This record gives sequence, C-alpha cells and structure tokens, in this order.
Amino acid sequence: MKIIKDKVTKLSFVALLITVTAAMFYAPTASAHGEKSQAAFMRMRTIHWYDLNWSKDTVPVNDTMTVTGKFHVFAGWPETVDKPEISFLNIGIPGPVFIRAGSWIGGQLVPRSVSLELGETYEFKVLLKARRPGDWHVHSMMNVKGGGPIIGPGKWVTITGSMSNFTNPITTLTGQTIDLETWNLGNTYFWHTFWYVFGIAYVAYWARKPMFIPRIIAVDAGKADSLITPLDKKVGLAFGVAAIGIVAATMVSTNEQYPVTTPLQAGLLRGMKPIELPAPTVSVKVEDATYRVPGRAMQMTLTITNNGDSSIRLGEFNTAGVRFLDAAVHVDETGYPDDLLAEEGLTVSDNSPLAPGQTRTINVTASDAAWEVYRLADLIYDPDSRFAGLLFFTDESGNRQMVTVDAPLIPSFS
Ligand SMILES: [Cu+2]
Repeated sequence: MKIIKDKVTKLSFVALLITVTAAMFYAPTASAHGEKSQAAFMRMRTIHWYDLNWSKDTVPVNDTMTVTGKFHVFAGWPETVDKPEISFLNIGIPGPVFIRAGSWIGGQLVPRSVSLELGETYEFKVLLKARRPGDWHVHSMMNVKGGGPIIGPGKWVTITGSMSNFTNPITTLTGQTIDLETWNLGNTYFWHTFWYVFGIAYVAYWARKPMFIPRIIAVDAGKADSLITPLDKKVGLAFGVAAIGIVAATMVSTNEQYPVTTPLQAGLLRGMKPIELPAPTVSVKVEDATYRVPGRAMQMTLTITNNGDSSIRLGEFNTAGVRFLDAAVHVDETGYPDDLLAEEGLTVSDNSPLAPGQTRTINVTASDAAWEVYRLADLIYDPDSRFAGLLFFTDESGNRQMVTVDAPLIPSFS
C-alpha cells in the first residue's frame, strides 16, 4: 500500500512538473490590448497624437505599410508620470504580427530611445512589414521610462496571405545574408530540448527516491545523511561537471564559428528635431469646463481672441485621439477610425468667423459615446480631474492652427 502511495506521489510530481513547463511555452493570443483601461489622464495629458495616417487597410504578408503623423508632447505633463526624457517610439500591436522595419522622428532614424521636450510637436513615421495574417488593431505608441507605454489611436488593419511565406532577410556587417525569421532556428530548438531533457533527467534521478514525507520523517529522525548515498554524490557531481563542460565547450566552438559579434545597440538619442510651428495667433482662455454624465458631453466656455490677420473658426477638438469635429468647418477624409471620430460631435454656440482683433466667448460642447466607450469620462473620479486636448482653428484660406487647452473638469450628474 505504501509503495503504491509513493508511486502516486512521484507520478503526480512529474505530471505537475511537465504541466508547469508546458504552461511556460503556451501563450494564447489576445485580441485587444487594453487601450481603454489606460488611465484617461495618461491618454489626455501626455502625448497628443494627431494627423495620423495608416497607409493601408489590407496588407499581404511581406508587404509594408506606414503609420505616420504628428505628436505633441503636452506641456502640462502630469507630475505623477516621469518626463519623456527616455522615450521609445513604438507601435501597439498584439505581438509580432508586423515587424518594425524602421521608425523616424523628424526625419531622423530612431532605432533607440530618444529624449523629448515638453511643449514641442514632432513628426513621426513607422515602417511596418506584415508577418502574421489576421485582423489587427495597430496603434501608435510611445514607451516612456517611468511612465509606461502611452498608447495612441488604433485602426484595424488586415494582413492577408500565409505566414510561412514571411521572410526577413538582412545582410550582416560581415557580408553574410541571412533570413532573421528562420536563422539558426534549429539550433534554438536543439538547445531548448537538450537542456530540458538534461534538467528532467536530473530531477528524475532524485524523484526515483523516497520524496517529501519519507524524507522529512528521515530528517526529523536525525537520519538525513542516510538519504544521500555515495552514488548520489557521484551522479550529482557528474551532472554539475557535464553542465559546466558543455557550456564551456560550446562557447569555445561558437566563438570560433562567429569571431565577430557586436552587442545589441542601446543608448539615448538627444536633440530630436521638433516641427517649427509658427506662434499661434489665436489665444484661448478656458473659463470653465464641465462633463455632463447623463449626456456624455463635455461643455467648455472659452474666450477666444483672434490676434491674426485672417478670420478663424473652431473646427476640431481632439483629446486622447478622439476627434470631435464641427462638420460645417472641417470634414475628415483621411479614413480616421470611425469609433474615434465624432464627425458632428462638436457644437459651438457661435461659430461664425471671428474677425482679426475680435474676442468672443463661446460655449463648446463635445459629445459622443466615445467619452464612455473609451472610458475618458473616468477622469472625473481622479483626485486631480483635469482634462487636456488640442483645439484646431481654421482660417479663411484653410490654414490650421493648433492650440492646447488644459483645465479642471467639473462633473455634472444632472
Ligand atoms: Cu487596440
């Protein structure tokens, strides 16, 4: 009876080990990446993405597409988030469904982290090569050290074809052309299997012996020494010597085969070139701002002064990538994602052209289900309920001007 119990214990132990190991290799695909669960203030008061363009809706495997646009690094960056002194321009996708073939800020290649200045606006471009077929949500993204990934707007892109056709050829500095997708993959599989079997063999050797309860009984009885035989010591030593010997020998042979290696390059690029925007000629003062919970609408009272020489109208309010437009002033034809575009979401009490030198106080309402769907309204439950966003004014000749707003937001529940 005792023997059977012992065997059952051992079997369960081995089964558990195999299960845990198998679980490490299993990674289910996630269909969304939680962009809506990122704190609203993070999306509204850090990086403002705008003028975004996804060059394609459908891409065959191996073809490329670009995500381009601009981002404004908000001057009123929250105190609780580290400044974007070490930032990395990235793309938010569910795993390596695309590979990032290149990324640029202000025309400069940025394979490394960069330092960004608060209050500046930058142009960016990310070149992607399609790898895994499917429908994927492709976001712009900025990884900020101490701030986490700051996700921008996402658009669905379909990759067609078969992943088995995907290739990723590169030429190394020594002139060899290799396909990174499959290069030395056999080696990777071999060594994973080898060390897995090696480890299991070591565990199996010890698992043959009485385990857990019999061992603790022996230890408690002062017979711990009797648990390890001279053969056990030899086997343990042999495993240790073999592990070190194999690593040393294969390291020597690898170094012989690949005499020239360089480490992965890291470091920080400074002096990113921002866009030189002319000083805005429109000044905006936020008198008050409230969020009406039942109406899913934000109301702002703004005092606008036109210091320019052409009359202006308010065309758009953009916050966290959600765009509220006054259709009479601005119509979007760039194929911006529907769920982030409120084509008639902006209502202005008096949006007649504001002549140069004039000042006017207007009521602006930005209403759309996106406030709730994108959980931006959660802002009102923050200890520091501030909102921020970009206002776009259009003058007579169609020139656009961007003005940032940043003010407390008071909720209204009726
Ligand atoms: Cu997404």
